[in-house]
Amino acid sequence: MPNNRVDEIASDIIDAIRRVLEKHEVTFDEYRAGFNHLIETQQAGEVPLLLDAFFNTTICKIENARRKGSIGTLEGPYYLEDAPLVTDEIKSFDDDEGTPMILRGTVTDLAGKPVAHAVIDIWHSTPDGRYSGFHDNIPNEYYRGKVRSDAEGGYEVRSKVPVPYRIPDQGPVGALFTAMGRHSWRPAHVHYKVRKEGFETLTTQSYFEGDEWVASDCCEGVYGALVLAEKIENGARVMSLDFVLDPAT
Ligand code: MBD
Ligand code: FE
Repeated sequence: MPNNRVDEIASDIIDAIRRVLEKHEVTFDEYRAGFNHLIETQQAGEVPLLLDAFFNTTICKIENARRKGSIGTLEGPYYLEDAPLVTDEIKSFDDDEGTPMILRGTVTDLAGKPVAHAVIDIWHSTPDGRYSGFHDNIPNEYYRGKVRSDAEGGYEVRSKVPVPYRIPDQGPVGALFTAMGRHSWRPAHVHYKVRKEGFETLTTQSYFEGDEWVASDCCEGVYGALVLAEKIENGARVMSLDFVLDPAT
């Protein structure tokens, strides 16, 4: 049985691509080159990266227009569901030489009422720009953790400061950025996914004021409200981010 929504969207995507092919009078060789690039992207395991690099931001824009709570942004390709529950600290390598980081804030509803016992699922790169569970066999339970908000809706957890992330330039997605004359850097960022029954799940990130790439994120995921001012407490970079959740629809 045909699905109307799939038909409408898939038909429009096909039409849009056909218009581009005609506009640029794409040759059969060029068509094959694009085709092979997709196959290489698949073989390199970079299909999630390709899609998230170019289209996740558009979905976020659509969702932000619909919701009233905090600004959401890219989930990106490196989320894993099975992060451990943590209390004070997200596991990191003792010898990673990263700067300590404190993540703190509150979870509230649209009226400003605290949301207790929300799960804040946090993940970010190592201090040298890799993601656990994806790169170099870093075990999944490092640099990821689920924190619960307390009775007043507050949360606080320690970790290490991540660094800007470069989409690997040897891979097919990085090669595409290069061929397009673009850089493939994302500013350093911390990912969050905030969940509580009765509310819409909020997926967002925080960024660091002064970061070299914050004004030119290759994945276009930066919103001003998510760029946090420099704040240091006993040598730790403090990232204060409050989450306002929309009610579930
Ligand atoms: C990332 O770490 C990321 O968050 C996104 C959105 C895309 C590529 C790498
Ligand atoms: Fe990321």
